[in-house]
Formats: sequence, structure tokens, C-alpha cells
Amino acid sequence: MMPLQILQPSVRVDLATWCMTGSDITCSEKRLRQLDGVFADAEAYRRADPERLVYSVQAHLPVDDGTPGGLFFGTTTIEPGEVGGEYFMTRGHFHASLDRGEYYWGVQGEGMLILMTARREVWAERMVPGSLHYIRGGTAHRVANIGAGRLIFGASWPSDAGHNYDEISRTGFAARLMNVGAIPTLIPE
Ligand code: PAN
Ligand code: ZN
Repeated sequence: MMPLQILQPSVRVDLATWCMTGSDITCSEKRLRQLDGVFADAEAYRRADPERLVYSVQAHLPVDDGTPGGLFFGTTTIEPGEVGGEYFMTRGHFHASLDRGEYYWGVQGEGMLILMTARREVWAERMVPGSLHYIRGGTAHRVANIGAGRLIFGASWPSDAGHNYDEISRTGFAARLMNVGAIPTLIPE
């Protein structure tokens, strides 16, 4: 009988950094100049270096975006920093297919996962190495780095979830996570 094929892994994750190497991997970066309107203090944003890196995302996309039934896998690294007392954070989004959920988990550093329902109810969950966060469908999600070092977290979401950034760029989250005397504080808008 012919032996069946045994393949080497096509993707590897460095378990220290969760950096991925292999096939079907995309990388993107967000610098301050690409985050106009995200931070509340427009004056502090204008004064900051537009080339400063805020976060980078690696994603393993084994199927086309929009494919029903598939999964995507990503890692996000948020640099430490603030704009006008507001922590460096991701833009945040609802999924375009609103009911699609997602897992996030903390890998390195200290963060805060900020969640908001379509009715604009907001809360936050502390993200630490090993914390697991199930983001229910219909919930907008964004992560802020509240620590002095890099924050790294993993994510997995359905390949037909899509990303709706317009809603958040038009109406924002209903609360902002601010550094108030070194204490991360969720302040209603
Ligand atoms: C994540 C995010 C990633 C970057 O992979 O896309 O952390 O955040 P923004 O997309 O809000 O800029 C995810 O939630 N995927 O669905
Ligand atoms: Zn998402």
C-alpha cells in the first residue's frame, strides 16, 4: 500500500512573539497619520509625529475574504504610547456581517479590550498574557495598550465576517479609555 502524504506545517507561529511565517500571510501597519479622527485631542494629534507606528497586524488568510465557513487568524502588536492622555489603540470595528463573533487572547503586555453593543453600551475587559476574550456577534471591539511595553494579542474570526469601519469612524465608541493619574479610566463621551 502507498503511504499517505505527511506535510510539514505551512505556517509557523513564534510562541514568544506570535509572529507568523509561511504561506497566505499579510502584514499591515497603522501609523499616526493613518489614524486621523481616532483620538479625541485633535491638538495633541496634530503635534505628534505622523510617522510614529501605532500598531501592526499580521493575518493568516487561507481562504478569500467573504468565504462562508472559513476562519482567519491574526496577531496585533500595539506600541506603547498616548495621544492627549488617550492610550494607543486600534481603530475598532463592528463586523460587516454583524452577527459574526471573534476570539481575542492576550499574549504579551497589558491591554484593555473595549466593547460596545449596537445600542452603544460600552464596557472593557483587562487583557493580560493568557486572557481569553470571546467577542459576541453584534459587538464592536477595539484594544488599547495600557502598559509601558508592547501589547501583543491574537485573534480568530470567521472569513465571512468583514469589517465595518465606517460606523465607528462616524459615531465613535460611546466611551474613551484615558490615562487619569496612571489609572486607565473609561470615560463616557
Ligand atoms: C483584528 C483587528 C486588528 C486591528 O484582527 O482587525 O486587531 O484592529 P482594527 O481592524 O480595528 O484596525 C480583528 O478584530 N479582526 O476581525
Ligand atoms: Zn474583528
